[in-house]
Amino acid sequence: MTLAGPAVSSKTASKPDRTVAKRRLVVVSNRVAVPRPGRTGGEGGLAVGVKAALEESGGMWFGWSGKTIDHEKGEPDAADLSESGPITYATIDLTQRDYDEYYNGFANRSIWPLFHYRLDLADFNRRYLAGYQRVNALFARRLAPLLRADDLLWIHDYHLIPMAEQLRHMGCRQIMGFFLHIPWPAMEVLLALPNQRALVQSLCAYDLVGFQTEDYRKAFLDYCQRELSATILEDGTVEAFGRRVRTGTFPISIDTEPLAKAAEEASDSRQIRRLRESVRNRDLIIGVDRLDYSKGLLVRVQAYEHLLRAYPANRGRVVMLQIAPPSRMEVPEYMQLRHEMEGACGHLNGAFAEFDWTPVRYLNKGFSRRMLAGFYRTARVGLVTPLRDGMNLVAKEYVASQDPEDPGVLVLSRFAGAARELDGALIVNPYDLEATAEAMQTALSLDLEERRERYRTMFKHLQTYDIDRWREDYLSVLAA
Ligand code: ADQ
Repeated sequence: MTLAGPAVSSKTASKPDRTVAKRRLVVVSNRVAVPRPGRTGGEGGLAVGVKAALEESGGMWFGWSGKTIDHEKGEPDAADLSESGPITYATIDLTQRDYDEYYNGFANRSIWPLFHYRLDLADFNRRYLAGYQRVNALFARRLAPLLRADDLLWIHDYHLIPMAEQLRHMGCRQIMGFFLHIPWPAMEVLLALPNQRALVQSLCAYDLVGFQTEDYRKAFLDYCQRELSATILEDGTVEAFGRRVRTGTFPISIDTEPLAKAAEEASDSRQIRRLRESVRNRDLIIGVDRLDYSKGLLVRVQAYEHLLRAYPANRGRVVMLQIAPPSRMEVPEYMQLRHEMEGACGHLNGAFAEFDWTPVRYLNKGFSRRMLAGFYRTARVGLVTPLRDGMNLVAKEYVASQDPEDPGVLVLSRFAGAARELDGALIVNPYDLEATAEAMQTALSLDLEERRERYRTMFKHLQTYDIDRWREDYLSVLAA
């Protein structure tokens, strides 16, 4: 068993300079995790990594406040600024129309489905595209006055691809890096996006574009070479539209050690004891995902049904806990998925439940990171079956939370970026329901020695390539 080498591709353009220059860091993301009294611990990978970087060097985090305002009031004014320690939070509100067209529209009904290979769900229309461009221009106009000449800008994700181009039009010459959290699709898929050329052109306004995996980076280079006839240098630098943009692979990760500690502590908590008592001597299989069609939730329930049919000894002996907090509920496809999941879980329980056993527990709510870590540690099998996923942090969190003496087994889709690193997992093709059921059966029956061996290699990898390493690698290449 070997793990997939260093997390940063040797093909990244320049050698990382680990002494990131003492420039101020300015992070831009769609949402900003402004600290609020009483709100703790609900942050995902991006927020944890970004915050640590800003705390280290001081800096600014700019983005949408999460609030919408009346369209009649016109364009939102200057950003709201607040300080917390060395971090300045700068947020702007959006009008309802901007929110509908930019966020629910182009970002989540055009780019998201297409980049996750769901052309059947993608909706391309010019109103959405105009909203996307308008909000990116607004972000740029509100950020530009706050910038200093030697700031280092780190812009995140598919919502904000055109932002650097907008800033450049305004004369901003700072170093600007972009990181894409979702997959970059194969050229044949990308070609279906009506404005794909303009989108790629706007990516060329950055100095560095980072991807989660080498496959996504190669897909990007492939498009540049074949569609734009761009020159691709040996180190992955693209020369196109009169600019040079470096590319690199930076797989995002988790705060491995703190999470492992949280999981250990949580296992003695009242709630986790309650979970263990409710599961009794059965094996727990866990799934934790935003309620999103990319996460393969329906095929997961179907594969579980196959497990119960093909290996009937599991009936009454295993329990599946699927946690799926709703997201993007204003987008019709997500509402539809919610109905389908309720139907699928209801059908499964109706077909298999006994008076003293319910095969699937399906919950539509969020939990603290600590609770989740305790849940992961209790589960014998972690089931992560996305049909397409940039990375998937749940897979990494599941591994980090295990008891080293008695670890569970990760069953992981080959279409998650995480599968490139976590090859101690049982890797499955989630479209193949029977093979996924077989992998679940294998996971349930692996002996202790093999479970430990698989866990050890993955945990060691996650200790080295954690969230700190991710941002250090990215920022040192950006600043080089
Ligand atoms: P997501 O699609 O949101 O992220 P993922 O990487 O799994 O997917 O991250 C989800 C985060 O939310 C995890 O940290 C998880 O613990 C947390 N979470 C999920 N369910 C929860 C619940 N019920 N309660 C509390 N927390 C919950 C996007 C991309 C991914 C990429 C990340 C980071 O789609 O591919 O890994 O960004 O780059």
